[in-house]
Parts: sequence; structure tokens; C-alpha cells
Amino acid sequence: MSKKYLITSALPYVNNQLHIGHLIGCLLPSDVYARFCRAQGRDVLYIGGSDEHGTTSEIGAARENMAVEDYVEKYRAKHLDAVRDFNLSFDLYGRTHTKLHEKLMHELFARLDSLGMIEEKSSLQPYSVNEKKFLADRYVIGTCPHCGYEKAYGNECEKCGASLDPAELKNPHSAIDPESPVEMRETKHLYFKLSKMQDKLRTWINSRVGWPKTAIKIANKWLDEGLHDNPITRDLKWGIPVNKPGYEDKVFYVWFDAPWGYVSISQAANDDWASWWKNPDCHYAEFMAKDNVSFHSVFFPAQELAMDDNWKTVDMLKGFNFLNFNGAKISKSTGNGIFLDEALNIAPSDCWRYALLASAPETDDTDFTMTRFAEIVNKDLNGLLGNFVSRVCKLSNKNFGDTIPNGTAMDETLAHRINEKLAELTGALDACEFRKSVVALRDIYGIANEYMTEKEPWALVKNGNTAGAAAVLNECFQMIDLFARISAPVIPDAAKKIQNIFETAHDLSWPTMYEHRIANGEKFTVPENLFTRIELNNEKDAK
Ligand code: B3M
Ligand code: ZN
Repeated sequence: MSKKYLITSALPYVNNQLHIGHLIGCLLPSDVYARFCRAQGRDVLYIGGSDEHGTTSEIGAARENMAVEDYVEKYRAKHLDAVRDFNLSFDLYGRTHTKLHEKLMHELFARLDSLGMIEEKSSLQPYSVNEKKFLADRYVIGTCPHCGYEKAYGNECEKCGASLDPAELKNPHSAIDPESPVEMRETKHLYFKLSKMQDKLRTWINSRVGWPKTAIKIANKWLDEGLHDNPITRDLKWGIPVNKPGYEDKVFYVWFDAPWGYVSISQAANDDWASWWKNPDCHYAEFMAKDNVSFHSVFFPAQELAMDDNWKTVDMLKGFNFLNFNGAKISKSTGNGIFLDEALNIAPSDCWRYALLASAPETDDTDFTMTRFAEIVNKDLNGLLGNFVSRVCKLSNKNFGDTIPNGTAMDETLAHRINEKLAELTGALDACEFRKSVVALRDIYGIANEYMTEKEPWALVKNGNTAGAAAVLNECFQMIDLFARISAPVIPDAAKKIQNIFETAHDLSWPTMYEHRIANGEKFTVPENLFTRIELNNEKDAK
């Protein structure tokens, strides 16, 4: 039986159009990894979806004067378009506002409660007098007690990453009605006894291998500061109702229910979901941006471990830094960035996939510009890959017709060079090191180009060495076949086009070694150009 791989992408809130930051921060790398694993013959369950609860949806709906359900539906539809257009191969792109999810949350909460992991506490919380309600999470804005940022939310500071209790904010005011007086009033909430999990979680974190440095650092910072019990209920209407008497007018905190969305979406995707989620031999990889890391490295695994019910915890937590655009934060409100609906008017999805992976913010925040985008696409995809495929097919067709010219034995020097890079590529993808994997991929395209330049098959033809030219072109076709296989996780559309060059269908399984799979005399067709050059013509673009 092949090994099980569970792969999840963070679930974006449905309060905005997705942008290239979301794409590189979780959706795309998880997809590339899932495709790579499937090509290796691994048994993959790949899950994503919409995080529909929380104050982001409620506040967004209020701003657009819509019912929350309709608002969520509107943005989810846009997200689903992006999932389709960018070829994200989720087994299911699900959602959290479902009966299945509610049922799961109720069961999980009841279990934590029965194990003594839940405590009721009264606390003073900001209350908006004019709106007559408690201000939860993003409903309250104030000054962060840690870094002084003036627009911190009640649950977290986006500037310094601190997780906050609304009562800690200085100068709290309502996000919806900033003029309303805010008083601290007493209200009761349910707390998850996170403090009890300190030692278990430390041991667990210490047993994780291969996490990016940023992710390990964030997790350890939390542990070093000492874990505090954290409230998992909110005074809100939109969300999962709390299944405990006395809590009828409250819902669960969005960060309590959202990570469990991975499980409920798995349940909706596959009847056999437990063979991933309750299987200690399964390998679980999570993908997210760094502002989500504390929830995935501390809160969620602490709950899983506290349940003591054999839940699969994350093995590889791939946390990304932020992608900026033209030197500034990507943001809908300032209009800075590329949003996924407009991206496709600029270039096809493969170009974005490749260029973003080549710029993945793996070790630091990274700046992305249109100039950088054009350079990468023009050099690597259009130049090294597209031109090579086109030149080989055209030259061969002109001199030998529509069948693969006769080859000889594999060029061993060439094979050795390719195999070295192939091992690097495989290792990088296995380790979820995406920039490295793009470098290795580009190097293999480069080796093929060098081979052709050195062997000059056109000169061989001219000098009457037809057999020699045929052998070189044959070797080039073998490399084209290799390109389809090794490029497929990153640029699936182009890989399919390359695969279709050959009349016989050759699978896109992941190769362990460079091999000759294309037979002499096999039919092929000269494809349309795989890529077109990106020309930047206005000033805004050409930064
Ligand atoms: N919705 C945060 C975000 O969209 C949050 C992720 C949930 S992952 C379970 O960035
Ligand atoms: Zn702060």
C-alpha cells in the first residue's frame, strides 16, 4: 500500500478577492507539493477551502450592506474561480459554514469539556454602548500593548503578530461606529486550558523536523513566554453555535473552528478520511503564511493532543513570509498588488505559478514586481523551455518529417548531468523548498539548451551527417519528454501541451532517473508556442 500524504492549504477568509500573496502563501505551494506527491504514486488527500466564520465576514457584510450568508457566497464564488483558473488540484475546496463542520465542532468541544480541558471564566470585555454589543476580535480596534500599533485588532496585532485579548487594547473603539463610547463590561466565556499543554507541546515541537526557521521560531516564542488559557467563545451571532447551556447567544471563536475545517472538509471529500487523519504513519504537510503559524503550531496541535484521540498532527509546517508588491504590502484597500481575477488578463496561470514559486518568500519577506515577473517568464519559460521545445520540433519536422528521428544510445555525460539536477529537484520538492526546486528545474532546461548549442544538429544536417543529426534530435525529444514529467507540478498546462506533442500517451509519473521512453519513428506534432514573451509597456508596470 502506498504511503498516505495529507496536505492542507490555509483556508482564506472570504472577505476579498484573492491576490498573488494568497497564491504564493499557501494555495500554490500546497498544490505543487500535492501534484509532486501524486506523480510519485503516493496516496494523497489534498484539502483547502473557505474560512467563512469570524468577524471579517460579519464586518465585510455590514460594510457592503448584505446578509452575511450572501456576502460569503459572493466572495466564495470568486475564490472558486481562482481555484479553477490557477489549476489548484484540491480533492475538495470546501467551506466551514456547513452542518458537517458544526457537528464535528460540537463533538470535539464536548470531548474537550468532558476531559476537563474547558473552563468558564468571567472577564471584562469592551462593550459598545451605542451598538449595544460586546466588541469581539476585529470589531474592536485600539493600540497594541506590545508594539504601540494604533490599528491592532481585539484578537491580534497585525504589526507585531501578538495574539491579544480585547481587554488588553489601549484606547479601544468600535470598527463600525468609532464614535460610540466603549465601556468594559463583564461577560463570561469558555476557555481552552492551553496552559496545561505546555510540556506536551514542547516535546511535540521538539520532535518536528524540517520546518522552516521562521515557523520554529514562532512556535518556540509562544512556548518560551508560557502558554495561557485562551477564550474559544465570542459574543457574536455568525459562527458555530456553542453547545453548552448558558451560551445560546455566543458562538465559537473562528480560530477554534477554522483549523478543524481541514477535518470536516476531509470528511466531505472522502469517506475514508480517517485513514489519513487517524493514521500515525500518514505524513501531514500544512501550508500557510507566517501570521497563521502560531495557530497551526500551538493552538491547533494543542487541541489535537488534548483530545487524546489519535488525531494526526502536522509533520511539515510550511510557513511563508510575506510577498510584497512594488515595495509595499499587498492590500485591497490601497489597491497595491495583483488580484487573481486580473492576473490572468496579464499572463496565463502557468506563468504566475512559475514566477511566484521562483520568488517564494521562504526565508524573508520578498518584493515582487512586474519587471521581475517579465524577466522570469521571458528568460526561463519562453526562452529556456519554450524555445527549446519549438526549435527541436521544427528542425526535426523540417528534416525528418512528423516522426521521431532514430536515436542511438543515451548520451552518458548528458544523463549524468541531468540526473544530478533531477536528484536536487526531487529532494527540494520533498523538502518543500520551492525556490530551490525552481532553480533545479531551470538548470535542467539549461542543460538541454547547452546540449543542443554544443551539438549543432542544424550544422550536422548541413554537412550531410543525417544520422548524427537524427541522434541529437532524438536525445532532445527524450529531454522534452522529461520536461513534461518534471515540470508538471509547477506548470501543469504547459506540461500537458508538451505531453501532447507525442502521439503515444506517455504518463507524467515522477522520474527517478533520466530515461529514453520515446521510440524511434513515433509520431509527433509541432506544438503552438508554449509561451509568449511578456512586454511591459506602461510605466506603472515597468517598476
Ligand atoms: N482564515 C486567516 C487567513 O485567511 C485564516 C486562515 C485559517 S486556516 C485554518 O489568513
Ligand atoms: Zn503589536
